Amino acid sequence: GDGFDAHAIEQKWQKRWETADPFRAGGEGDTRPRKYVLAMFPYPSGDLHMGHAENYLYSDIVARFWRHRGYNVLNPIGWDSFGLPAENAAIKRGADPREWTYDNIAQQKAGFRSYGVSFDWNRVLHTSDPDYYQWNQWLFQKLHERGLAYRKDASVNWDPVDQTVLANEQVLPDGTSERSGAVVVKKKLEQWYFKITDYADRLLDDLNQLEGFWPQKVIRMQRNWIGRSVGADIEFEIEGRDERVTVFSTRPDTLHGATFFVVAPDSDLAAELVAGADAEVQARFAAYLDKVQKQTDIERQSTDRPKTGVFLGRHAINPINGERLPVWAADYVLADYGHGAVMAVPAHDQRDLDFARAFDLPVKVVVDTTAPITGAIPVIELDEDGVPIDPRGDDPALDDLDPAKTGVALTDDGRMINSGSLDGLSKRHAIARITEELKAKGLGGAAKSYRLRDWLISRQRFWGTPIPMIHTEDGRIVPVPEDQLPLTLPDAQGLDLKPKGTSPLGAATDWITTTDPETGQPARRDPDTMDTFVDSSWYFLRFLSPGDPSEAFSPAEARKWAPVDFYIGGVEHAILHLLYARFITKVLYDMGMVDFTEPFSSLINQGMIILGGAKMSKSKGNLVVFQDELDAHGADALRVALAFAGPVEDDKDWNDVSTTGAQKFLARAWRVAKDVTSETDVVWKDGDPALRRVTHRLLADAPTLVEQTKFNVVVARLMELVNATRKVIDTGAGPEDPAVREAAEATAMILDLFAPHTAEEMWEMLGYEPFVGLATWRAADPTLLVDESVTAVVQIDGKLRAKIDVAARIESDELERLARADERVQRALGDREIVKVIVRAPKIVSFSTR
Ligand code: ANZ
Repeated sequence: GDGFDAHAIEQKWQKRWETADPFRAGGEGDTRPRKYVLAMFPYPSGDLHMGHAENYLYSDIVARFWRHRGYNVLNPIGWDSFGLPAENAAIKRGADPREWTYDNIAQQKAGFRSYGVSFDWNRVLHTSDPDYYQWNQWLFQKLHERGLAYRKDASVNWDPVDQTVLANEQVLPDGTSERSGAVVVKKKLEQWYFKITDYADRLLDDLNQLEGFWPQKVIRMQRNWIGRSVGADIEFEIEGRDERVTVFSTRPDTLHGATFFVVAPDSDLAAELVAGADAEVQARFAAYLDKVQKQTDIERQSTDRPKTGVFLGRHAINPINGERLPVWAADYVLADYGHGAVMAVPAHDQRDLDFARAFDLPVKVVVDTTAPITGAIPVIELDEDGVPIDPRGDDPALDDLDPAKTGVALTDDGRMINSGSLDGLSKRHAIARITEELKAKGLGGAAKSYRLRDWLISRQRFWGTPIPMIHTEDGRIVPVPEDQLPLTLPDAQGLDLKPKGTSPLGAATDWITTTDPETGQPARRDPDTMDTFVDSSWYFLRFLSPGDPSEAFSPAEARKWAPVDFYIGGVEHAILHLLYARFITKVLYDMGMVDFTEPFSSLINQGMIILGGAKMSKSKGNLVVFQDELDAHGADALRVALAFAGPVEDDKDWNDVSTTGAQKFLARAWRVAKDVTSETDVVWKDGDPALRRVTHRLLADAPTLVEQTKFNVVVARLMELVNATRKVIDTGAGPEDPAVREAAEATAMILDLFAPHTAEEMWEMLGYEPFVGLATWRAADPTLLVDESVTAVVQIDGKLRAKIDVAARIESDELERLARADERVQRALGDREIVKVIVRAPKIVSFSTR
């Protein structure tokens, strides 16, 4: 009934934006400083949902903000459009994955347009377009040239439902597939890997420069994922074997305490060692291995499972003291960590101790954890035979510490005992000493080990980038020649896409057969496609020169725009996508193509939109549909409601998102602009001073608040400003007051971040040319920022004792301090003791005394 027609306004401005293209990033001649704002690109899984509404709202707020601050802003959009869901949907409905994908993209594009997002629509990319994925193939070949893409026969994570391999990062902590939910099993396969482990140190060390700019949680997760351990490699002889076997240990200081030796049952070494054993051991080992292979790594590492293992009938020799150590195979040792074998020190390692107690193996203490480790190194006394005297003496209380009895390993620092030349040293010194000794004797030396594994990128699925390699008849693997790139996918028609463990491309006879580029002999193309995380590992660079047929991205444009200034997306990408993008960026840096080593200068993880405390989902039937909200209240109302619902990083319950409330606020703001009667040439300073102060305080605070991503606070302050303006129109100086116009203009400029359609309409009603989205925000007048003062009263035991003038925005602590310092208050207090203080800033301080 008030004339505010959100739908008409939204359609009007969407049309104008589409025609005028005002949010296109400035090109060559644009001298403004640049900002690159990016939200993680969407997967075209269907219609836009509330998660999208939130994510792309936040990046749009930031993009619009920097335009208002005079920046040349790049805010692009594209689609991460390869991947399993398209293929699975295609299998389920018998459709073509290509059609399914591009239909969804079209729908999402329309959704973004009707949501008023200020994207640069000239740079749209889809990773499933040949002119995009040809550069994945280029990247693959570059990595291959540099020895960073290689094939390896290894035990891989296998998803038995999707019938494809998974990267380690795609296996959830409970051992199930991130994709299908199936329990992931191990399978031996020859696959393509990217050698991300070569970059482990840089990926770890460079996290330091992101400190303060990325969420602490993401930095921590990346550090843990890379999982660098520092220690030593130690070489052990195994009786009856020519070559020595290396183990990695973080506690080489405990070498004298090793009492047995363990190899991973599923390692090549275990297979080799058991080959010479008697039939009974072989049979027991085979049965054990069978069981182990059905377990996940997570199960294997769990500390509360009973320890299991098989003695292999062989012995290793401790290189430092010649002691014979029985060799066991046990599942708690993993084949692909360190060297797949460990020296077991049960006195000082809990897993080893549990194992020793289960199989009655000796426990030898070599660190006195009761001895102080600060101060001078104690002199080790020798008995008459020259044997060091145990500095712990024979204090009976020490028995309480014996790990063999207590079952608790002694992992604390202390002084070395029973350790020859190491005796008396602290852990740190002992590690340094033994590492040197091992090195000098050619028996090992300092080493690091990482939890990070190489990135397995082959997928046995159709809807992805074909791996640009050829397998020749004589067993060579060579790149598809450059003039045959892009190597495009064949038509899905006629191919059986159902998961069956081998790539559907293998059955596309015409496609898979090719010729050996060197000999002209028949050859086969690689049938696998790339993990789609390859696509998203560099897409932010493709936005800089989209559609360029000559190169993946322009290094010159990258120098101007990149790295991304503001990146936002869900915390579910804390490891995978961000780690891969960081890795590829470093590779491109080494190739001299970019001049920075980190792709995303700042990162924000937005919270989720939930409903009644639970995640929204179709299956739970608690989905709030994006398009329904748009139809009912309009894009601006949804945007304002989401921005107002709470801090960016917090989860927001839909019950706290009020689109109707937001719509009322927008109508109020719009009516203010409509009511303004003064012309654009009014003299501001003649306006109502109180209203002007509210306006200018917001102009002063908004930039900082937006930079701190406190969007909800900015919306609240806009509401306050609109209310203050309404009051002046209705009961104050009236609609012709210059301060009313000033407030309405400031409202339109700042409201543009949240409700761009309404803001444009207001701007036009106020007599300006479009677009408010490009208008530079006005600077606050400092003389209007001086705080208003108010009178605060000070009471003592209920009696008014003083009135003091204070700033209206004074903090409680400061007000209390001023009250206590007041002469009249001090006089009235005398030597009475204050037992209670109540402060209501800025008005009252009330003391109670005894
Ligand atoms: C002897 C020792 C004594 C160890 C001691 C620890 C404490 P992080 O910190 O996770 O890197 N280890 C080495 N390779 C292994 C494998 N493939 N599977 C399971 N465990 C393995 O752990 C490093 C420690 O884990 C290494 O140091 C080794 O045990 C074990 F008092 O060596 B330690």
